[in-house]
Amino acid sequence: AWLKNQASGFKGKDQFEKEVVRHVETTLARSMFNCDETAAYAATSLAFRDRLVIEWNRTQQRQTFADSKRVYYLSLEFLMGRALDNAMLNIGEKEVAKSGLSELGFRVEDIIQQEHDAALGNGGLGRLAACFLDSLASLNFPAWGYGLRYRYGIFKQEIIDGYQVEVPDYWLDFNPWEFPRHDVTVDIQFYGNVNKTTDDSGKVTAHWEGGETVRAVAYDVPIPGYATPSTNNLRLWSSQAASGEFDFQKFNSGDYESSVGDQQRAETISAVLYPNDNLDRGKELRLKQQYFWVAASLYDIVRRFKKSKRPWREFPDQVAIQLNDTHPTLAIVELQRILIDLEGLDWDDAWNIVQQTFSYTNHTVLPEALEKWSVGLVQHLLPRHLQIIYDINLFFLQMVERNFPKDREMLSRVSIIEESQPKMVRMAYLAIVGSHKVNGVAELHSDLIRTTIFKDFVTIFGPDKFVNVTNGITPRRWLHQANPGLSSLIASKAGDPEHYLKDLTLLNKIELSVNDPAFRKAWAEVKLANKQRLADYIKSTTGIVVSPKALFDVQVKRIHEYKRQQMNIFGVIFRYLKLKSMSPEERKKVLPRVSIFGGKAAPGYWMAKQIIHLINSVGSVVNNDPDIGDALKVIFLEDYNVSKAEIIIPASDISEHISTAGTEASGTSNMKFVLNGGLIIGTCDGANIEITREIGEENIFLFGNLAEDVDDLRHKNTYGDHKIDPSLDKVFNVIQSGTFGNAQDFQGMVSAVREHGDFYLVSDDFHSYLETQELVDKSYADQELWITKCITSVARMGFFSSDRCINEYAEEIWNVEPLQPDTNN
Ligand code: 26Q
Repeated sequence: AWLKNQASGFKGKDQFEKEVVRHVETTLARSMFNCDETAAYAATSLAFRDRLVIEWNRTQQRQTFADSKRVYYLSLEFLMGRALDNAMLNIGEKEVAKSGLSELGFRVEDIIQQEHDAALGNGGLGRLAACFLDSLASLNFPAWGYGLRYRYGIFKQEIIDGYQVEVPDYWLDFNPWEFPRHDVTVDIQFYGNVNKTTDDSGKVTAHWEGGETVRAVAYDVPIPGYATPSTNNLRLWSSQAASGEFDFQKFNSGDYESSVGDQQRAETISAVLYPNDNLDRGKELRLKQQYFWVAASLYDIVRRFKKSKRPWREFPDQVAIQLNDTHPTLAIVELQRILIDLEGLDWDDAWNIVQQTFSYTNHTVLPEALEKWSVGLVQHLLPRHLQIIYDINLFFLQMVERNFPKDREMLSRVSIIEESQPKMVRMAYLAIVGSHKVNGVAELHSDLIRTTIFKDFVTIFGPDKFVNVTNGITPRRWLHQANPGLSSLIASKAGDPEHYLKDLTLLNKIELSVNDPAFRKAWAEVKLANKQRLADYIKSTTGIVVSPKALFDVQVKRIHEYKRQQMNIFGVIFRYLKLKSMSPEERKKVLPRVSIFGGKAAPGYWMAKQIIHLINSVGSVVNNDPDIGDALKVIFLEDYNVSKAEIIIPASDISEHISTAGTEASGTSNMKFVLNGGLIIGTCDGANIEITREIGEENIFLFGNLAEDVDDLRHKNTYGDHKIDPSLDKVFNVIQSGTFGNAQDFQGMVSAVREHGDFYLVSDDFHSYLETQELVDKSYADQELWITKCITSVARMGFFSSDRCINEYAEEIWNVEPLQPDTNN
């Protein structure tokens, strides 16, 4: 309601209702008598969209007029989730919508649930981009996101007979949140060849000619800030055939099929999101996607800069471009190409501009996730870019040679071109060389990149180029929206949501009430209600009844060996065996537990799929074992995504963040769980370490080996005598006896540990994992102490707001300032 006096707010519920009715009757051409929930969702969204558009236009005008520096966040993934609830809350009109809809005969919750998630991302990296957009707008930074408008987002996961089945996610049927800009197009060139000409002064210019052209069309999505009129823009590019390309010759001569084929080939570029998470697969179409998106975005950025008629050297004063991982690294090469080939700048002047403009965020140290493209493929698709990459590398290596003349080995180690068979372009090295700052996403991770994979570059460029910016999450979606009960309880101590959600350190005020019995009771009631909500959801989707009084133990994230869902399910099997060995009397005394899993496996990731199968197989045995009853339930929730996370996370008692030390760059769900009043069991990895520092080590269940010991343990597992933990051995024997179905189906998971060196150290950490789980049970039994831990933890989580994180980027990397909106208009 803070927008009430803004032109963009609704003037009360009556006006809102009028607008909804108008959209039903005119935009949707339906009568109110035949308005179902789908239509009510559509009309409500359109009514809110109309509100957003007003401030969106104003914000863009304000930014154009101020002509101050803008941030461009380039990401191949934006995992936005639903927009309607977020729009209602951010512009402060949810109450109006609630009462308006109720007069029309609908419940606002039901209407919100009609929306299909915008799932243009895999996991952490894509969701981080979405949280950053929310913070950029909420903090009034002039910022744009640039991405691809995939026709199919991340696949929908179904579990059939315990196996993952992938179903396409066609999400664009009705999307009120995007605005096609058919007048904003860029023609993008591929293939062809390079010719050089020399002018009278002897200056050589390269011309990239021929090849094929594909048209990029802009689709804009408004990004409303929370409790501010600022509304930023997310521009997503869609590919279509360029007019000259659609073969009218073929069409006229009756060869419709192949003329349509050309069109389809163009549309293929933005057709589908690659479903790999933390794995690089060198497919040509992926490289085409990258260049298509990067070239269109840069053309757009340069076009905007040119309108200001400033000299080129001022480009970095106007433009900061953040590369979300190496996926947009070609932007570095493309800007250099624009400056030297099209704008006629000297190499050195151009390169200075490029380096000052770009900065790069690394999200992984896993070697299989570090992007490389074969020189042959780049040469074929982007011949001019390959030449420029070679020149960048040449000048870079010459500089290294000058500064480190005695270190010959260094040159081949740091070369952007890996001299392998075939030769490869190392995208991370290109990104480092072309940027002024490189950041990791949590302290341990930033230390690791400085001392391992990018060590030589620290020597070459000095330590100041490498910084840490610990990830954050938006408390608007991940507290206020997902957990309204907890948000209002917090507000009773920390002040208005409009206040504390913009300065999350104010959470510390609730610590003063940690011993207040009424507050503690209300706290427990909120958690129980959230658990009941999840129990209802579990019942409705799986048919399984779980008790909300049980300890809810949750691990939801992409399935990956390094995240060690296999260790979790082995632990569950151990618990099951222990329960089976007890007498019925003993069993009655144990604290009931519900183990909840969720997450997608990349379709080609065989081991990840095996893990999903084992979880489901264990579930069907345990859940149907009459000896066990409520003492243990194992649930796999299908199709984990952002909107499901909003139900699952607030209901957790304990969540698992148990990656092999040194492998999870940060993790962001760890932050979401603690912020929602759940505790975590985790390894000393990623942001778990900083969470521990903030909330206190008495409030977290840490276990396992440390990152610094991983190399030695791996060496020992492979070359020394590899003794399997006895409890784990017992678990393996039961799996192999066929208790959970055909033992053969799970052989890969067992032999990875027993025979193939246990790369992820499951056996090495298993004992301390089980011990720590026992400690969790004991601690939960003391509910009073448990609630104290939860309240204290939430109180100390302010640091993990993505607002803090964005302010660090703005200050240390982008050098941009907020642009305050004029709130009196
Ligand atoms: C690369 C090449 C070809 C195809 C796909 C990819 C690809 C796609 C997605 C590679 C990596 C990703 C995603 C990585 C990711 O989500 N990383 C996570 O980033 C989070 C935000 O920083 C961290 O919190 C997580 O620790 C990290 O795993």
